[in-house]
Amino acid sequence: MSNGSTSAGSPAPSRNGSAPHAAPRAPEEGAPLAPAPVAGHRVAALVPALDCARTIADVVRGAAQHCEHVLVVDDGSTDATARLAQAAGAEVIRHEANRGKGAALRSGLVRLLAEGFTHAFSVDGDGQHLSSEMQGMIDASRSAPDALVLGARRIAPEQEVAPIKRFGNDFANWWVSLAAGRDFRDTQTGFRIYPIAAILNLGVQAERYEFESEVLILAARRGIGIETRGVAVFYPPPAERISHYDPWLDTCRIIVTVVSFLVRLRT
Ligand SMILES: Nc1nc2c(ncn2[C@@H]2O[C@H](COP(=O)(O)OP(=O)(O)OP(=O)(O)O)[C@@H](O)[C@H]2O)c(=O)[nH]1
Ligand SMILES: [Mg+2]
Repeated sequence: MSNGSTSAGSPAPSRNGSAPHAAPRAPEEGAPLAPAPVAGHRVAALVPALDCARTIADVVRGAAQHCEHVLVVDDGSTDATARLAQAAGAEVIRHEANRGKGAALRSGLVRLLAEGFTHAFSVDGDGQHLSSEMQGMIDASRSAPDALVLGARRIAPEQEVAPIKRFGNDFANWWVSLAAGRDFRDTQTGFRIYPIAAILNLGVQAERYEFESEVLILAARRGIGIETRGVAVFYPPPAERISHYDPWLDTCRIIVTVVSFLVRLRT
């Protein structure tokens, strides 16, 4: 992780007077040392977070074991997500009002590029992605630095995922693969390593969960390499799970993104 000095520059205060960006703090004593950067391949973790107070500190500390810096984009959370992320050693950008996971990822990519990072490792803030799976992804990215690396979730049969969610994932996989012109196992995974400059150049418009589908379609169509690695994920018991994904509305948004892309392709 970066040292305690702010790498975010001197942010202008927001309209309500509060600082929009919180500088990173030094990691807590006893925290593992951050890995040394590799020349030309600087990976920062990018964590979109909406009301993740219960999990965010562990996510930040886990990511910091593998990435030299952790950036959390707190997207209008009403809980202590931002404070806890900062206390765990992350740099925090805050959107005062919720703008969506895609908007948060875009803000984070722009910020990390400005800070000199070449790659952003997106990790969900709700603890579903395992830090033990990060190193394999980073190694894959080092071997193919121009590629987008996808962590395809291996969901074990005993991990309870609502049938509607499974259906939504399968449905989205089919549509996104069609639009991308090649098959993908898991188009909805949020566990990805983005080559930042190339991804920002795609001009992705989506603001919510469709962001990840649009990135994949445009990246495939523009010839950006895409590597996939199977990864284990953690699914807490349904009662403890916090999801912001609306299986109907968000799946519809993905379909609209895909269909409008296909229509543009034909005209
Ligand atoms: N910044 C930001 N993050 C979001 C927003 N919506 C969701 N997230 C984060 O994106 C990650 C994934 O969101 P989830 O709601 O868990 O979606 P999911 O993992 O695809 O769905 P589940 O399998 O049901 O958990 C989590 O870390 C959320 O905190 C948002 O509007 N803004
Ligand atoms: Mg989740």
